[in-house]
Amino acid sequence: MSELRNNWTKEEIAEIYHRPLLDLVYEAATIHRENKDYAEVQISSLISIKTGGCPEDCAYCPQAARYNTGVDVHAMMPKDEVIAVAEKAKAGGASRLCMGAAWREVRDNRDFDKVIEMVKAVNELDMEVCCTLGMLTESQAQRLADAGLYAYNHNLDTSEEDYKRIITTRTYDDRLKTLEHVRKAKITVCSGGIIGLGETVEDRISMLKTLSNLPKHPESVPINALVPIKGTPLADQARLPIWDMVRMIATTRIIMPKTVVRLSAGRTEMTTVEQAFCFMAGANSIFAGDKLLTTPNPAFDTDKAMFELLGLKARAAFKNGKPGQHEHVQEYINLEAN
Ligand code: SAM
Ligand code: DTB
Ligand code: SF4
Repeated sequence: MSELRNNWTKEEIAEIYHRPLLDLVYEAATIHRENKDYAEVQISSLISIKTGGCPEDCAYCPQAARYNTGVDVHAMMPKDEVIAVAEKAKAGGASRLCMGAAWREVRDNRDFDKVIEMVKAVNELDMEVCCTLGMLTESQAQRLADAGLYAYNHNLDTSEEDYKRIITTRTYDDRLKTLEHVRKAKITVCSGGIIGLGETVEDRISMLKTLSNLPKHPESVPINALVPIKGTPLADQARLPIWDMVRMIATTRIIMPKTVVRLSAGRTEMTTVEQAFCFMAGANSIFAGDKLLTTPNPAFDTDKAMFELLGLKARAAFKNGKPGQHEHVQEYINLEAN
Protein backbone atom coordinates (compact mmCIF):
# COMPACT_ATOMS: atom_id res chain seq x y z
CA MET A 1 0.00 0.00 0.00
CA SER A 2 1.31 3.45 -0.85
CA GLU A 3 2.13 5.94 1.82
CA LEU A 4 -0.12 9.02 1.66
CA ARG A 5 1.90 12.24 1.47
CA ASN A 6 0.83 15.85 1.62
CA ASN A 7 4.27 17.36 1.20
CA TRP A 8 4.89 16.77 -2.51
CA THR A 9 7.20 19.36 -4.05
CA LYS A 10 6.81 20.82 -7.53
CA GLU A 11 10.15 19.23 -8.48
CA GLU A 12 8.99 15.77 -7.42
CA ILE A 13 5.67 16.11 -9.24
CA ALA A 14 7.42 17.44 -12.36
CA GLU A 15 9.85 14.51 -12.31
CA ILE A 16 6.87 12.11 -12.26
CA TYR A 17 4.91 14.02 -14.94
CA HIS A 18 7.87 14.05 -17.35
CA ARG A 19 8.86 10.38 -17.04
CA PRO A 20 8.96 8.39 -20.27
CA LEU A 21 5.29 7.80 -21.02
CA LEU A 22 5.22 4.02 -20.72
CA ASP A 23 7.21 4.08 -17.46
CA LEU A 24 4.77 6.65 -16.10
CA VAL A 25 1.71 4.62 -17.07
CA TYR A 26 3.26 1.40 -15.74
CA GLU A 27 4.04 3.02 -12.39
CA ALA A 28 0.55 4.55 -12.13
CA ALA A 29 -1.10 1.25 -13.08
CA THR A 30 0.99 -0.58 -10.47
CA ILE A 31 0.05 1.90 -7.74
CA HIS A 32 -3.58 1.71 -8.84
CA ARG A 33 -3.58 -2.09 -8.54
CA GLU A 34 -1.89 -1.96 -5.13
CA ASN A 35 -4.47 0.43 -3.73
CA LYS A 36 -7.73 -0.31 -5.51
CA ASP A 37 -9.74 -2.81 -7.49
CA TYR A 38 -8.55 -1.37 -10.81
CA ALA A 39 -11.53 -2.79 -12.71
CA GLU A 40 -14.02 -0.94 -10.54
CA VAL A 41 -15.10 2.41 -11.98
CA GLN A 42 -17.29 4.83 -10.09
CA ILE A 43 -20.09 6.26 -12.22
CA SER A 44 -21.46 9.73 -11.54
CA SER A 45 -24.35 11.31 -13.33
CA LEU A 46 -24.62 15.07 -13.73
CA ILE A 47 -27.72 17.20 -13.68
CA SER A 48 -27.87 20.95 -14.13
CA ILE A 49 -30.53 22.05 -11.65
CA LYS A 50 -30.09 25.75 -12.47
CA THR A 51 -28.59 26.60 -15.84
CA GLY A 52 -26.88 29.70 -17.25
CA GLY A 53 -26.99 33.36 -16.31
CA CYS A 54 -23.99 33.08 -13.96
CA PRO A 55 -22.36 36.39 -12.92
CA GLU A 56 -18.80 34.92 -12.87
CA ASP A 57 -16.36 35.33 -15.78
CA CYS A 58 -14.79 31.83 -15.95
CA ALA A 59 -13.24 31.94 -19.42
CA TYR A 60 -14.18 28.35 -20.28
CA CYS A 61 -17.79 28.36 -19.17
CA PRO A 62 -20.90 28.18 -21.35
CA GLN A 63 -23.00 29.34 -18.38
CA ALA A 64 -21.35 32.72 -17.74
CA ALA A 65 -23.99 35.37 -18.51
CA ARG A 66 -21.44 37.73 -20.07
CA TYR A 67 -20.59 35.42 -22.99
CA ASN A 68 -22.94 34.81 -25.85
CA THR A 69 -22.91 31.02 -25.86
CA GLY A 70 -26.51 30.26 -26.75
CA VAL A 71 -27.01 28.14 -23.64
CA ASP A 72 -30.65 27.67 -22.59
CA VAL A 73 -31.06 29.61 -19.35
CA HIS A 74 -33.24 27.79 -16.80
CA ALA A 75 -34.44 28.67 -13.33
CA MET A 76 -34.33 26.03 -10.58
CA MET A 77 -35.60 22.63 -11.72
CA PRO A 78 -38.55 21.13 -9.80
CA LYS A 79 -37.66 18.40 -7.29
CA ASP A 80 -39.79 15.74 -9.06
CA GLU A 81 -37.80 16.15 -12.27
CA VAL A 82 -34.54 15.80 -10.38
CA ILE A 83 -35.78 12.60 -8.74
CA ALA A 84 -36.85 11.18 -12.10
CA VAL A 85 -33.36 11.85 -13.51
CA ALA A 86 -31.74 10.33 -10.43
CA GLU A 87 -33.81 7.15 -10.70
CA LYS A 88 -32.93 6.76 -14.35
CA ALA A 89 -29.22 7.32 -13.62
CA LYS A 90 -29.33 4.76 -10.79
CA ALA A 91 -30.96 2.19 -13.09
CA GLY A 92 -28.07 2.81 -15.51
CA GLY A 93 -25.45 1.97 -12.86
CA ALA A 94 -24.68 5.43 -11.48
CA SER A 95 -23.81 5.40 -7.78
CA ARG A 96 -23.62 9.19 -7.51
CA LEU A 97 -25.77 12.08 -8.66
CA CYS A 98 -24.06 15.45 -8.93
CA MET A 99 -26.38 18.47 -9.01
CA GLY A 100 -24.85 21.60 -10.53
CA ALA A 101 -26.02 25.20 -10.30
CA ALA A 102 -24.65 28.16 -12.26
CA TRP A 103 -24.15 30.22 -9.14
CA ARG A 104 -21.18 32.26 -7.97
CA GLU A 105 -22.08 31.29 -4.41
CA VAL A 106 -24.95 29.89 -2.40
CA ARG A 107 -27.37 32.41 -0.90
CA ASP A 108 -29.54 31.63 2.10
CA ASN A 109 -32.79 31.86 0.16
CA ARG A 110 -35.69 29.69 -1.06
CA ASP A 111 -33.62 28.21 -3.87
CA PHE A 112 -31.13 26.87 -1.33
CA ASP A 113 -34.05 25.44 0.68
CA LYS A 114 -35.11 23.63 -2.49
CA VAL A 115 -31.60 22.21 -2.99
CA ILE A 116 -31.67 20.93 0.59
CA GLU A 117 -34.95 19.12 -0.16
CA MET A 118 -33.42 17.61 -3.33
CA VAL A 119 -30.36 16.40 -1.39
CA LYS A 120 -32.61 14.66 1.13
CA ALA A 121 -34.74 13.06 -1.61
CA VAL A 122 -31.78 11.74 -3.65
CA ASN A 123 -30.14 10.45 -0.49
CA GLU A 124 -33.29 8.42 0.17
CA LEU A 125 -32.72 6.67 -3.18
CA ASP A 126 -29.51 5.29 -1.68
CA MET A 127 -27.33 7.22 -4.08
CA GLU A 128 -24.31 9.30 -3.11
CA VAL A 129 -25.45 12.90 -3.48
CA CYS A 130 -23.02 15.53 -4.70
CA CYS A 131 -23.57 19.22 -5.30
CA THR A 132 -21.58 21.89 -7.11
CA LEU A 133 -23.12 25.25 -6.30
CA GLY A 134 -20.17 27.67 -6.12
CA MET A 135 -18.82 29.15 -2.92
CA LEU A 136 -20.22 28.06 0.45
CA THR A 137 -20.02 29.45 3.96
CA GLU A 138 -19.36 27.18 6.91
CA SER A 139 -23.02 27.15 7.97
CA GLN A 140 -24.24 26.42 4.43
CA ALA A 141 -21.83 23.47 4.23
CA GLN A 142 -23.18 22.23 7.55
CA ARG A 143 -26.77 22.49 6.31
CA LEU A 144 -25.89 20.42 3.26
CA ALA A 145 -24.11 17.86 5.47
CA ASP A 146 -27.14 17.61 7.76
CA ALA A 147 -29.34 16.96 4.71
CA GLY A 148 -27.09 13.99 3.84
CA LEU A 149 -24.80 15.49 1.20
CA TYR A 150 -22.01 13.00 0.49
CA ALA A 151 -19.66 15.06 -1.69
CA TYR A 152 -19.12 18.66 -2.78
CA ASN A 153 -17.47 19.47 -6.11
CA HIS A 154 -15.47 22.68 -6.20
CA ASN A 155 -12.65 22.74 -8.74
CA LEU A 156 -9.43 24.70 -8.58
CA ASP A 157 -9.42 24.51 -12.39
CA THR A 158 -5.82 25.72 -12.87
CA SER A 159 -2.80 26.85 -10.85
CA GLU A 160 -2.85 29.76 -8.42
CA GLU A 161 -0.37 31.57 -10.72
CA ASP A 162 -2.63 31.13 -13.77
CA TYR A 163 -5.94 31.81 -12.02
CA LYS A 164 -6.34 35.49 -12.96
CA ARG A 165 -6.01 34.69 -16.66
CA ILE A 166 -9.04 32.37 -16.41
CA ILE A 167 -11.24 33.95 -13.72
CA THR A 168 -11.13 37.49 -12.32
CA THR A 169 -14.37 37.57 -10.34
CA ARG A 170 -13.04 35.48 -7.42
CA THR A 171 -9.68 34.42 -6.03
CA TYR A 172 -7.88 31.12 -5.52
CA ASP A 173 -8.14 31.78 -1.85
CA ASP A 174 -11.96 32.01 -2.09
CA ARG A 175 -11.89 28.58 -3.67
CA LEU A 176 -9.64 27.10 -0.96
CA LYS A 177 -11.83 28.57 1.79
CA THR A 178 -14.90 26.78 0.45
CA LEU A 179 -12.93 23.52 0.37
CA GLU A 180 -12.07 24.12 4.03
CA HIS A 181 -15.74 24.67 4.89
CA VAL A 182 -16.68 21.45 3.10
CA ARG A 183 -14.01 19.50 5.02
CA LYS A 184 -15.07 20.99 8.32
CA ALA A 185 -18.66 19.83 7.71
CA LYS A 186 -17.29 16.30 7.05
CA ILE A 187 -18.57 16.23 3.48
CA THR A 188 -16.17 14.46 1.11
CA VAL A 189 -14.19 16.75 -1.18
CA CYS A 190 -14.27 16.56 -4.98
CA SER A 191 -11.82 19.03 -6.50
CA GLY A 192 -9.79 19.01 -9.68
CA GLY A 193 -9.21 21.02 -12.80
CA ILE A 194 -9.25 21.47 -16.54
CA ILE A 195 -6.45 20.95 -19.03
CA GLY A 196 -6.34 22.66 -22.40
CA LEU A 197 -7.04 26.18 -21.13
CA GLY A 198 -3.72 27.39 -22.56
CA GLU A 199 -1.95 26.71 -19.26
CA THR A 200 1.67 25.60 -19.07
CA VAL A 201 2.81 22.20 -17.81
CA GLU A 202 4.14 24.08 -14.75
CA ASP A 203 0.59 25.29 -14.07
CA ARG A 204 -0.72 21.71 -14.13
CA ILE A 205 2.03 20.66 -11.74
CA SER A 206 1.34 23.61 -9.46
CA MET A 207 -2.38 22.75 -9.33
CA LEU A 208 -1.57 19.12 -8.50
CA LYS A 209 0.76 20.33 -5.75
CA THR A 210 -2.03 22.43 -4.21
CA LEU A 211 -4.50 19.53 -4.37
CA SER A 212 -2.09 16.94 -2.97
CA ASN A 213 -0.87 19.28 -0.23
CA LEU A 214 -4.32 19.99 1.18
CA PRO A 215 -4.47 18.71 4.79
CA LYS A 216 -6.32 15.69 3.38
CA HIS A 217 -6.31 14.57 -0.23
CA PRO A 218 -9.65 15.20 -1.98
CA GLU A 219 -11.61 11.93 -2.10
CA SER A 220 -12.19 12.65 -5.82
CA VAL A 221 -10.17 14.61 -8.35
CA PRO A 222 -11.92 15.28 -11.66
CA ILE A 223 -9.60 15.91 -14.60
CA ASN A 224 -11.52 17.71 -17.33
CA ALA A 225 -10.36 18.36 -20.89
CA LEU A 226 -11.61 21.75 -21.99
CA VAL A 227 -14.80 21.56 -24.04
CA PRO A 228 -14.28 24.67 -26.20
CA ILE A 229 -17.46 26.74 -26.25
CA LYS A 230 -18.30 29.26 -28.99
CA GLY A 231 -18.71 32.72 -27.50
CA THR A 232 -16.26 32.17 -24.61
CA PRO A 233 -12.72 33.60 -24.61
CA LEU A 234 -11.36 30.03 -24.90
CA ALA A 235 -13.49 29.09 -27.90
CA ASP A 236 -10.50 28.64 -30.20
CA GLN A 237 -8.20 26.65 -27.93
CA ALA A 238 -6.68 23.73 -29.80
CA ARG A 239 -7.47 20.24 -28.59
CA LEU A 240 -4.59 18.77 -26.59
CA PRO A 241 -2.87 15.50 -27.46
CA ILE A 242 -4.38 12.61 -25.47
CA TRP A 243 -0.97 12.06 -23.88
CA ASP A 244 -1.39 15.25 -21.82
CA MET A 245 -4.55 13.76 -20.32
CA VAL A 246 -2.79 10.44 -19.72
CA ARG A 247 0.17 12.17 -18.03
CA MET A 248 -2.14 14.25 -15.88
CA ILE A 249 -4.20 11.24 -14.76
CA ALA A 250 -1.14 9.08 -14.11
CA THR A 251 0.58 11.79 -12.06
CA THR A 252 -2.60 12.36 -10.03
CA ARG A 253 -2.87 8.60 -9.38
CA ILE A 254 0.76 8.37 -8.23
CA ILE A 255 0.71 11.33 -5.84
CA MET A 256 -2.82 10.68 -4.49
CA PRO A 257 -2.99 6.86 -4.57
CA LYS A 258 -6.28 6.42 -2.69
CA THR A 259 -8.19 9.17 -4.48
CA VAL A 260 -10.88 8.52 -7.06
CA VAL A 261 -9.52 10.08 -10.28
CA ARG A 262 -12.31 11.05 -12.65
CA LEU A 263 -11.87 11.12 -16.41
CA SER A 264 -14.36 13.98 -16.74
CA ALA A 265 -15.31 16.40 -19.53
CA GLY A 266 -13.93 15.75 -22.99
CA ARG A 267 -14.74 12.06 -23.47
CA THR A 268 -16.89 12.64 -26.57
CA GLU A 269 -13.69 13.62 -28.40
CA MET A 270 -11.80 10.52 -27.20
CA THR A 271 -11.74 7.10 -28.82
CA THR A 272 -12.20 3.94 -26.75
CA VAL A 273 -8.47 3.26 -27.11
CA GLU A 274 -7.66 6.71 -25.72
CA GLN A 275 -10.02 6.22 -22.79
CA ALA A 276 -8.57 2.75 -22.17
CA PHE A 277 -5.16 4.40 -21.76
CA CYS A 278 -6.67 6.80 -19.20
CA PHE A 279 -8.11 3.87 -17.21
CA MET A 280 -4.74 2.11 -17.43
CA ALA A 281 -3.12 5.31 -16.10
CA GLY A 282 -5.33 5.16 -13.01
CA ALA A 283 -8.63 6.85 -13.84
CA ASN A 284 -11.38 5.05 -11.93
CA SER A 285 -14.42 7.23 -12.40
CA ILE A 286 -16.42 8.83 -15.20
CA PHE A 287 -19.45 11.00 -15.71
CA ALA A 288 -22.03 8.91 -17.54
CA GLY A 289 -25.27 9.95 -19.21
CA ASP A 290 -25.65 11.66 -22.56
CA LYS A 291 -25.16 15.15 -21.14
CA LEU A 292 -22.61 16.74 -18.81
CA LEU A 293 -24.12 20.01 -17.53
CA THR A 294 -24.85 21.69 -20.86
CA THR A 295 -22.64 19.83 -23.37
CA PRO A 296 -22.85 16.29 -24.80
CA ASN A 297 -21.27 13.21 -23.22
CA PRO A 298 -21.00 9.70 -24.73
CA ALA A 299 -24.27 7.78 -25.01
CA PHE A 300 -25.14 5.27 -22.28
CA ASP A 301 -24.90 2.31 -24.68
CA THR A 302 -21.50 3.43 -25.95
CA ASP A 303 -20.15 3.49 -22.39
CA LYS A 304 -21.79 0.16 -21.60
CA ALA A 305 -20.04 -1.40 -24.60
CA MET A 306 -16.73 0.16 -23.53
CA PHE A 307 -17.08 -1.24 -20.00
CA GLU A 308 -17.77 -4.71 -21.42
CA LEU A 309 -14.86 -4.51 -23.83
CA LEU A 310 -12.38 -3.35 -21.19
CA GLY A 311 -13.70 -5.60 -18.39
CA LEU A 312 -14.70 -2.66 -16.19
CA LYS A 313 -17.51 -2.77 -13.65
CA ALA A 314 -19.55 -0.06 -11.95
CA ARG A 315 -18.69 0.61 -8.30
CA ALA A 316 -21.55 0.38 -5.79
CA ALA A 317 -22.62 3.44 -3.79
CA PHE A 318 -21.32 4.12 -0.24
CA LYS A 319 -18.37 1.73 -0.35
CA ASN A 320 -16.65 3.91 2.25
CA GLY A 321 -19.67 4.38 4.50
CA LYS A 322 -22.81 6.49 4.40
CA PRO A 323 -23.09 10.13 5.47
CA GLY A 324 -23.18 10.13 9.22
CA GLN A 325 -20.48 7.46 9.17
CA HIS A 326 -17.87 9.84 7.88
CA GLU A 327 -15.36 8.78 10.51
CA HIS A 328 -14.83 5.80 8.24
CA VAL A 329 -14.24 8.02 5.22
CA GLN A 330 -11.89 10.17 7.23
CA GLU A 331 -9.96 7.12 8.36
CA TYR A 332 -9.68 5.87 4.81
CA ILE A 333 -7.88 8.99 3.66
CA ASN A 334 -6.30 10.04 6.89
CA LEU A 335 -3.04 11.90 6.49
CA GLU A 336 -0.61 12.94 9.11
CA ALA A 337 -0.37 16.73 9.15
CA ASN A 338 3.16 17.86 8.56
N1 SAM B 1 -20.80 27.32 -10.55
C1 SAM B 1 -20.18 26.31 -9.80
C2 SAM B 1 -18.67 26.45 -9.78
O1 SAM B 1 -18.11 27.05 -10.68
O2 SAM B 1 -18.07 25.89 -8.88
C3 SAM B 1 -20.54 24.90 -10.23
C4 SAM B 1 -20.70 24.58 -11.70
S1 SAM B 1 -19.26 24.75 -12.73
C5 SAM B 1 -19.97 24.56 -14.35
C6 SAM B 1 -18.36 23.25 -12.41
C7 SAM B 1 -17.09 22.98 -13.16
O3 SAM B 1 -17.35 22.62 -14.49
C8 SAM B 1 -16.10 24.10 -13.29
O4 SAM B 1 -15.34 24.31 -12.14
C9 SAM B 1 -15.20 23.57 -14.42
O5 SAM B 1 -14.14 22.82 -13.88
C10 SAM B 1 -16.14 22.67 -15.22
N2 SAM B 1 -16.39 23.21 -16.57
C11 SAM B 1 -17.21 24.24 -16.88
N3 SAM B 1 -17.16 24.49 -18.20
C12 SAM B 1 -16.29 23.62 -18.73
C13 SAM B 1 -15.80 23.39 -20.05
N4 SAM B 1 -16.19 24.14 -21.09
N5 SAM B 1 -14.90 22.41 -20.26
C14 SAM B 1 -14.48 21.65 -19.20
N6 SAM B 1 -14.90 21.82 -17.94
C15 SAM B 1 -15.79 22.79 -17.69
C1 DTB C 1 -16.38 18.57 -13.12
O1 DTB C 1 -15.19 18.58 -12.76
N1 DTB C 1 -16.79 18.49 -14.39
C2 DTB C 1 -18.22 18.54 -14.46
C3 DTB C 1 -18.64 18.59 -12.96
N2 DTB C 1 -17.40 18.66 -12.29
C4 DTB C 1 -19.60 19.60 -12.48
C5 DTB C 1 -18.74 19.64 -15.32
C6 DTB C 1 -18.20 19.64 -16.74
C7 DTB C 1 -18.90 20.70 -17.49
C8 DTB C 1 -18.57 20.70 -18.94
C9 DTB C 1 -19.29 21.79 -19.67
C10 DTB C 1 -20.78 21.70 -19.63
O2 DTB C 1 -21.37 20.60 -19.92
O3 DTB C 1 -21.43 22.70 -19.37
FE1 SF4 D 1 -20.48 30.31 -13.10
FE2 SF4 D 1 -19.43 28.01 -12.29
FE3 SF4 D 1 -19.58 28.62 -14.92
FE4 SF4 D 1 -17.86 29.93 -13.38
S1 SF4 D 1 -17.83 27.72 -13.84
S2 SF4 D 1 -19.26 30.86 -14.88
S3 SF4 D 1 -18.98 30.02 -11.45
S4 SF4 D 1 -21.27 28.27 -13.56
